[in-house]
Amino acid sequence: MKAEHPGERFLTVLLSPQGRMFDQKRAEELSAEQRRIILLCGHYETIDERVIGELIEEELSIGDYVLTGGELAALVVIDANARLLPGVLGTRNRPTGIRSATDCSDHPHYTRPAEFRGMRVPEVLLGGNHAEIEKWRRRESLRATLMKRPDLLATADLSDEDREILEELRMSCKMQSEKCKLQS
Ligand code: 4FL
Repeated sequence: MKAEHPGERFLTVLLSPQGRMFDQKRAEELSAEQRRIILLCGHYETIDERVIGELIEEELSIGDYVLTGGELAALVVIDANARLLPGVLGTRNRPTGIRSATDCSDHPHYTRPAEFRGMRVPEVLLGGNHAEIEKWRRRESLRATLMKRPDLLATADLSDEDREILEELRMSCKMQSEKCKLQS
């Protein structure tokens, strides 16, 4: 991959299962790209190697699987970029990365009604105490990370308080013998 193309007006990207994994960081970089972006889609996994060498600056994969063609992968890249462009989302839906600066999973979200199938929205969220709400969110982000993506904890930017909360969550996890990976 691929000769430098200095000064060119286009960034040419091939969607390919052999490419570098597309992620939120790359989406953010691409949305700030000054050049126009050409997304090339191959069939039967990829395209002629000579064309890659001549025309392609970057290969991107959206996952380790093979599609009938790169078009759906291109749509994924387009959509992840579009929502980062000013004005695409309403002002109430400011785009955020999948993870916060501290690289943990998102906290749970609730909307109306306050009760659904007998389950209430957590009381703290109805109270309007923003400091308490932020504390709750941080704790629930850590809980979600522990349960769903414990691998992220290895590199997450954790405060001492975060570590205490995680220890507490692990303990209550153990006690409830929930499915929970006990690793830091
Ligand atoms: C592209 C798969 C990007 C995953 C077939 C042609 C593909 C793909 N990410 N499959 N291109």
